[in-house]
Amino acid sequence: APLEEVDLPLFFGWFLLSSVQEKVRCTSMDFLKTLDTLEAFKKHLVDFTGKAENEVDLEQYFKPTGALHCTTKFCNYGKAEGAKEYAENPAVRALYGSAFELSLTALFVTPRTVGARVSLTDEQLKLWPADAEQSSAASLPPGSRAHITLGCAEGVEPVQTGVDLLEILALQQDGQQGEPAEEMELGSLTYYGEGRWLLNLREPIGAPACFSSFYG
Ligand code: ACK
Repeated sequence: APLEEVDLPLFFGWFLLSSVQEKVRCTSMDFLKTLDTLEAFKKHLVDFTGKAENEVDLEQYFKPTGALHCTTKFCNYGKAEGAKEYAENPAVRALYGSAFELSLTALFVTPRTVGARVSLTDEQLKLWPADAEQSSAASLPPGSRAHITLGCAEGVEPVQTGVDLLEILALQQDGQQGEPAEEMELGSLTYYGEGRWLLNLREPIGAPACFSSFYG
């Protein structure tokens, strides 16, 4: 392929430093381990198993998806719409390679994905593409989709994690409070139906990360 078609990365994003990757993975594993023992979760187990099986091992159910990161722009090597414009954005150029601290404010689980919600600062939002929330029918504020994929069910692609998060946020915006399910050590857990669970973290996790890109 001509060079101009391959000089853009697969995606831009914030890549968590390896020390904090471990911490986030451990927190997520603890959460999954506890979640699948809760009566509230067992009551809705059919969302995950499709039939009335009485157990699911969530730690096995979700497969890890590589280095933890928060995607800003999926470029698909230049084939994605707006990829070139994003790469040429002055903020993207100026901040490329810089260190940031991401704030992880919630964990969420669906039958397809497990992820962490990232709450972006105004400075971080300068790196956020305008079209990221486009796939949602709801009109959610920029940055709503920001997340870290922690795992995917068999056969599910990581792109699904952002879709799942937007779905939960659209329900909230629609006035659906969800069903308060449990006060956990990590925070309060809410059920949004159809296997969608959100844990608002009592203490956000601060995650040092480098803004960069991934070529694969
Ligand atoms: O977990 P993620 O945010 O979801 O990180 C991966 C990364 O790009 C490499 O695949 C994300 N991704 C894939 N396709 C898309 C897409 N169409 N829109 C937004 N993000 C995407 C995926």
